[in-house]
Amino acid sequence: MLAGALVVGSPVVVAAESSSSCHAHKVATGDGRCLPDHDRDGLADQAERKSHGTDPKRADTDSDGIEDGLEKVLGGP
Ligand SMILES: [Ca+2]
Ligand SMILES: [Ca+2]
Repeated sequence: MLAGALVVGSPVVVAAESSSSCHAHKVATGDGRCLPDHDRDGLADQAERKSHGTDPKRADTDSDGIEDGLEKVLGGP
């Protein structure tokens, strides 16, 4: 697999506000489901807790000015 390639089934979704069919505070997964995303950083709450180690109630867990969802896309911590 190429470095940086998206993993199929990953809950990480690049913010695409106009194309999301989910309600506010939810994020679309690759398989068409909508999962809760309370801080609206583009990462589902469940994924933040279990996979990313970020705070599902804070869009910018480490307070560096970059939202968690974007940091994951960029390959940050
Ligand atoms: Ca989130
Ligand atoms: Ca951050």
